[in-house]
Amino acid sequence: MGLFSSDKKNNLDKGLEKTRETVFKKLSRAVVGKSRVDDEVLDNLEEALISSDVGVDTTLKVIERIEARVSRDKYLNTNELNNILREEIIELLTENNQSDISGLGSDLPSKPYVIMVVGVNGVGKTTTIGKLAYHFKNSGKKVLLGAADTFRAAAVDQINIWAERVGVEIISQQMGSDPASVAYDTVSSALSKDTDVVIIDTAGRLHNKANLMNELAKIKRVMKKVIPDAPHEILLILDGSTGQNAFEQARQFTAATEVNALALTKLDGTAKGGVVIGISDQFRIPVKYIGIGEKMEDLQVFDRKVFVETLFS
Ligand SMILES: Nc1nc2c(ncn2[C@@H]2O[C@H](COP(=O)(O)OP(=O)(O)OP(=O)(O)O)[C@@H](O)[C@H]2O)c(=O)[nH]1
Ligand SMILES: [Mg+2]
Repeated sequence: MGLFSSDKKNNLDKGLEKTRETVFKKLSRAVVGKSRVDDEVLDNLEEALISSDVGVDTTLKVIERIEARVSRDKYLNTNELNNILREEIIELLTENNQSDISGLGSDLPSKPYVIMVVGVNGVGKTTTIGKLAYHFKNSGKKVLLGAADTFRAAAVDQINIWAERVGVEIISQQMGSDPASVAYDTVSSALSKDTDVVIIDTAGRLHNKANLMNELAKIKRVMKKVIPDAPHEILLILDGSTGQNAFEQARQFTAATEVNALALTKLDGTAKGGVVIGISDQFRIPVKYIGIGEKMEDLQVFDRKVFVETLFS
């Protein structure tokens, strides 16, 4: 199982390769010809982090911490900068947030545990659902998917293909049917089938944004008729390769719905992986998963420490 095995570190290494190379180059440039961390190095460092999509606010916090360290240690060697960065960023992310979640194999807080997946079109919602289904199934959980993106025929097909590939059950209706009714059927069915995890797909694009938000609210309302505290998790998917755009989407969605978990996808193939650090720092909502490829194994539970260590090693 990719999530728990020793492959995990290797996959992450590979997945973050582009970001790591870029960050490494920028950091090397920041200290070139310098043996001591001085104001100029700090300025360069600030620029390097901002241009690595860490985000301005988070970068400033990191720089402040390093400044404090410089004034304590007086002579900080630039050779140590990578280690120092790593330590300070891990500290920052640890101070700010709740603990990382435990693995997908651990006990879920309710049965069934209902996850509603939201996000704009193309960010990787359906793919992430397929990956989650795979991992939950592998850890012995009974999974049921709900194809509540009925906006496009292709969307219904796509999630059905995932269900088949992974070998989990799915409730779907034809394109154009009421998404809330699909969600209702799915949670009702989950109760009668002794299901552990329900994952509901939703549309990323409707005729307009207000429509989309109304629809998400309606899906939620209808599920509550069957299970009053569902959905237990509203998982917002963000495309990490869009960098600062992902911040913007996180802001909009968290304002409009009660998102309580985040996933950042497509970190492979992008140099903008620094965005995970910024988002993990800026939002009170935990980053729960990261996507590092298109295959079902390419999802990991986000571990701040491992992530930062991998990025700055
Ligand atoms: N490289 C890479 N590609 C990914 C990842 N996650 C998703 N994708 C790809 O991104 C594309 C869009 O993914 P979907 O899962 O269809 O996205 P969606 O949010 O369901 O899109 P809509 O249904 O149109 O709203 C697909 O080609 C996926 O294979 C990832 O972690 N890495
Ligand atoms: Mg989809």
